[in-house]
Amino acid sequence: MRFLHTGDWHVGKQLRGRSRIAEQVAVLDEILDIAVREKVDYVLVAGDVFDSPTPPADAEHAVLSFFAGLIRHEIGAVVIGGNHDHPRRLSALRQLLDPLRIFIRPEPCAPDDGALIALEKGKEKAVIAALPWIPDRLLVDSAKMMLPEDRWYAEYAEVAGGFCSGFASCFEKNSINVLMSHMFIQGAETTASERAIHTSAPFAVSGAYLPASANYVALGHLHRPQLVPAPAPAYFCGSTLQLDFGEVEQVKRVVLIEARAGKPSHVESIPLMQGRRLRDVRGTLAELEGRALEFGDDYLRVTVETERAEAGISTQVRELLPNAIDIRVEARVVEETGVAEAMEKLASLQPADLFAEYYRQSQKSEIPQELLDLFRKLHGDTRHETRTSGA
Ligand SMILES: [Mn+2]
Repeated sequence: MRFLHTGDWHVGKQLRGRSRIAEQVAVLDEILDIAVREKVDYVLVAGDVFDSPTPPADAEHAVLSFFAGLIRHEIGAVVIGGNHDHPRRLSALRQLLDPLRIFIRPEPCAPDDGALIALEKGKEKAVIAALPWIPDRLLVDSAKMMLPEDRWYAEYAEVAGGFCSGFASCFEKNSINVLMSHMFIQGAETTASERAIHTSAPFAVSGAYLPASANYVALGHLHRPQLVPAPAPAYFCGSTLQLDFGEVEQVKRVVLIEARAGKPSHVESIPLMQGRRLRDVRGTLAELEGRALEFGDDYLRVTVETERAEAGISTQVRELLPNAIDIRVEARVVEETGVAEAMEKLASLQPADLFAEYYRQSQKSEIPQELLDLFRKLHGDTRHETRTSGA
């Protein structure tokens, strides 16, 4: 049987307030094309389908369109919930999509309650063990919360690991056996775009718990594609787009698995080409201007080198490079004495003078007397209130 492993779609996620839905739709289309081209039997979606528990309507539209595409091409899927997904939102789809061979498992459940999914293709059989993200509230009851925190987290990693190894007893000899999970595996490399608390050391499950009898372990949660140390081939497929600047230079991918019962799997990575790149650039304003075309439509984290820190330089960069998302100014000359003098001068100015100066700089004209009088009046009133309140 042929499987395509993907996950961490985070559909609906924005980049500093900019929508990325067009890219998310494009990359889902690309994944569907690959699944069709590679004659995949099942797509494995390893959690974090949506970025938020309440995704926007266009995010839901994108995800359901992808599933509709699979159904049209008679490709099945197994989808597990991630720590970003709302279990009840996904479970609303479960009974609707199960008969269409899109098996959704939003929350951990018992083997006889849906965690084991039996698939068939001619004479071939496969067992997919689905272990979605385990919310800590499911493992840590209130009595245990009285224990020191590190002890109940240690318990989390141990119990979650026990779930993984427990599935080995459900695997069958004449079957292809696959474990899917959304969890943090010890020793795996994180990036900045995962939810920090859920990739902290206490959540790290040892790869040794992953069953050696699995033909493949399809992992989700970490956004960097990677193989993890385990007794069976276990991969994080990674996110489908560069979600944040911690993922610059990462080539995103899906994993194609050709599995046979009792035989080692053939595993191959297929790079994803859709989505805009994130890029770090650096230079003087003039240099950046000269290179603007080269950056294409990449999202940029810009370090602008300048002689002295000047007001308005970020605005100039933004005008020059509309895709600049993060701007850092690096001044070559740090005028410490100048700073001290300026601070002294500032301290000697009255609030009304500061306001007039601010107006002059931002509006490029002198402040109307009327406005200045109003400022003095309001400021005076505030000072009066502050005094009477005894501060
Ligand atoms: Mn994720």
